[in-house]
Amino acid sequence: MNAPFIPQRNTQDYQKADAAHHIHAFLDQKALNAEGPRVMVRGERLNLWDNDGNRYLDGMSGLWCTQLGYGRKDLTSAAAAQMDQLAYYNMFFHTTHPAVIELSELLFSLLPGHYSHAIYTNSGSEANEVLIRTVRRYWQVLGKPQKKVMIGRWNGYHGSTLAATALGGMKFMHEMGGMIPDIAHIDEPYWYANGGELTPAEFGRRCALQLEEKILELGADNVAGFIAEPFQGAGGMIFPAESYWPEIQRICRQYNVLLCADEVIGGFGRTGEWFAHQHFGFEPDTLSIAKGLTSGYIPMGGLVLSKRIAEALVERGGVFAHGLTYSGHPVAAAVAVANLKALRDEGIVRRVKDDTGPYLQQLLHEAFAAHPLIGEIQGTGLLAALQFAEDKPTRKRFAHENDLAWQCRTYGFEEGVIIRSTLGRMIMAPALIASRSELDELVEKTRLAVDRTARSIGRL
Ligand code: PXG
Repeated sequence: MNAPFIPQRNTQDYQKADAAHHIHAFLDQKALNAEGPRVMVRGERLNLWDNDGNRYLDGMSGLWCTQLGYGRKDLTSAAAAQMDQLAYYNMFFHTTHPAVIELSELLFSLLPGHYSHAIYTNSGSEANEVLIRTVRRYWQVLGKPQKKVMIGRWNGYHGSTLAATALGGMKFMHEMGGMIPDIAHIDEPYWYANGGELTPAEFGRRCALQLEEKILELGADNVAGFIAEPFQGAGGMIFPAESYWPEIQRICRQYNVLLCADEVIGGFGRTGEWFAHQHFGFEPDTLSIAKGLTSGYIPMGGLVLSKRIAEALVERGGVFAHGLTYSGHPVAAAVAVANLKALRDEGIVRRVKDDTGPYLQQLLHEAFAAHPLIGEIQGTGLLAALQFAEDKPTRKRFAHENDLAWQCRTYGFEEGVIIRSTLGRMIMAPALIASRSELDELVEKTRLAVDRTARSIGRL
C-alpha cells in the first residue's frame, strides 16, 4: 500500500492554475473552466482518489491502459533501476541497448510466430503515423510506389496527430483541420444501429464487402493498406459479427492490400487473448500497439511487422529514413519488460480468459439483460458495452442518447465508479488484475448509475 497522500494545495487553487494554462482534450475549455476539472492525486489497484479524498473505482483502466492497475512497485522500481543505469540512449547511428533488446525478445515470444520486427514510438498515434510511412515504403521497395492509399473506417479511432486523425473516421476531427490526401473510409460494422432487417452475420458480410467495393473504386494498384481496430473502442466498443473479419482478410489478400490491426486498446490481454486479433481469429500484417504495453506507467507504443514486411524492408529496402528521438527509450522499455513479465508470470491474461472475464460478462448479463434501458450487452474478457435502447424489439435508439449516456457517466462518478459514455453506449474496461470482488463493485455501482438514468426519464 502506498503512503497516504497529503494534498499540497486546495482543489480550487489547482483548478484555477489548470484553467490558466491548459487546453484539455475533446471538450469545451470555457465550459470546463466554469465547472473545474476533477483533480486526481493517487491510485492503488483499481482505485483512484481525488484531491478532496473521494475514492473512485476506475472501470476504464485510465484510458484503456492500466492493465496492472495503479501502484505497482515492480514497474516503478524497473524504471528507477534503468534510470540509474542508463537513463537515455537511442537507436540512431549504429547503437542499441539491452533494455530494448530484452523487450523485443519478450514481446515476440508472446506474439504469433509470423511477426518479427518492431519500430517503437511514444504513443498509439505515432505508431499509426509510422504505419503509414512503413506501409508505403514497403510497396515502394516492392516496385509499386503508386500503392499509397490507406482505407480506414468511419468512427474508427487511431489517434490525434494529423495522419492518425485522418486514418480515423471521426468526422468532427476531420473538420477541425484533420485530413490529408490518400485516405478513404468505409462504414463501421455497427449492427445495432445500422443493421436494419439484416441478421448480424449478413450485416457483417455486407460491411466487409464495402472494403472490396472501395478497393475496386480506388483501383487495387493504388491501395496500400486497410486499418481497423479488431473491435472498435473509442467509437463505442463495437464488436463486429463473426462473419466480418474472415471476409475482410479474404479481400485484403485477394487484392494485395496490407491488413493493419490497431491493437492499441485491444492488445495485452484485454479480450483474454494476448491480442484482440487472436480473439477474432484473423492474421494482420501489422499491429499498432501502445497503452497496455507499459500499463500506461510511461509512454510507449510501437508498430509490429510481419516477417514478410520486415524481410522486404531489411533485405531489399536499403535506408529507411525514419526515426524518433525516444524510439525504444530504455526507461520505457524497462517498464514494458516488467509489465509484460507480470502479465505473463502472474497468469493475469489467462485469468481474464478463464475466470474474471467470463465472471464479468455473467454479472453484466444478470444485472442488465432484462433492464428496461439496455438493449444489448457486448463484450468479452474485461471489456463490455451496454447499449441504451428506447424500444428493445425494434432496436430504436433514444434521439438524445448521447446526453443520456453522459448523464449516466456523471451518476457513475457520484456513485464512485468511472465508466465511459460514447453515443448511446456505456463502456467498461477495468484493469486486468481486477478480482471478483472488485468486479462485483464495478457492476453494482454501474447498476446504480444506470438505474438513476432510467429513473430520470421515467423508465424505472
Ligand atoms: N489507436 C486506438 C485504437 C486508440 O484507442 C490511439 C490509437 C492513439 O493512441 P495515443 O497513445 O496516441 O492516444 C488510441 C487512443 C477513449 C479514448 O476515451 C481512447 C483513446 C485515447 C483517449 C481516449 O476511448 N485511444
